[in-house]
Amino acid sequence: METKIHKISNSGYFQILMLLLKTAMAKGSWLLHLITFLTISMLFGGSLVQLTLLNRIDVNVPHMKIDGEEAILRQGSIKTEVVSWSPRVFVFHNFLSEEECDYLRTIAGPRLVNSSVVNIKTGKPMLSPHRTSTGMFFRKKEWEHPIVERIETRIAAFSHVPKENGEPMQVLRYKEKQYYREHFDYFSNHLNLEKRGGQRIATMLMYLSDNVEGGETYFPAAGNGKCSCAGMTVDGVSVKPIKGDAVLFWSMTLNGSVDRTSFHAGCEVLSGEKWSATKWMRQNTFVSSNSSINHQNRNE
Ligand SMILES: O=C(O)CCC(=O)C(=O)O
Repeated sequence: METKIHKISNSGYFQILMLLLKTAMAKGSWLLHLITFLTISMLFGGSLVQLTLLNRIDVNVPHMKIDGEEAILRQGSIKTEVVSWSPRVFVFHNFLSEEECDYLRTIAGPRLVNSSVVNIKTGKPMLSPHRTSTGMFFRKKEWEHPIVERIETRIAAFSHVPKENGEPMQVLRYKEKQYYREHFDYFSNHLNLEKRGGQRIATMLMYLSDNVEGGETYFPAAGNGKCSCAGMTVDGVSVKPIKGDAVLFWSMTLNGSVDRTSFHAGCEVLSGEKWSATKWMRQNTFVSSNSSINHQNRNE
């Protein structure tokens, strides 16, 4: 509506200008100055009116009223980087604040136990030389802690997967020489697939510590170039663990089938300690239970 009014007034201006131009040609130079002035005011004045109108329209749009949400979502702080489209891998720089990283580490520290993997035959957790980190899972009542709660809200917003589909958050620590060999996060065993929310579709991995040498998250099937994994140059793409950054990757393709290019690993830590928090997301609402199914990952 406003644009239409603006167009009509511009064409009116144009007709007057043409008339003045004809007269200026006939009469003298002072009229040329007047025409220049009118032309400039038409161009700039018109744009300013338009910007003012647009601004007024925006202010009244309900989605602009985000108040407290922008702090929870760290709007203005997080920078998204597309790392790969096959598999789909994204890095969110500055996803967690220093305080959030330190909080997760403090809670997890005293509760770390050896990490396990999924036994493909039994669906039960087991220790494996493929995964040498220690880790812990947050208990259900801890999900309500304000810091955990706002991280969960942010993960849901950035992954586009509802909170309810997430398994409990897990914190991992890799000391020097520890690693997690190549694996898929999706289940290939029916025992886990049919229960408790279906297939794992995506993973959000958040780095909680700095000054780590090695310890990259490595995607051998991504890209066409070379990257670094535990000090070696290898094919694929790797993400360096930087405190506060997060990597989101998808275990399913856009057509809904499992993505075999989502194969990935946690490279060996060469020096320092790598701490990370993992969120696995399911197809449907995750059904928690007392069973140890929570505490597993790799399909052995
Ligand atoms: O620690 C890493 O970089 C990889 C972790 C991982 O592969 C996983 O949690 O599924």
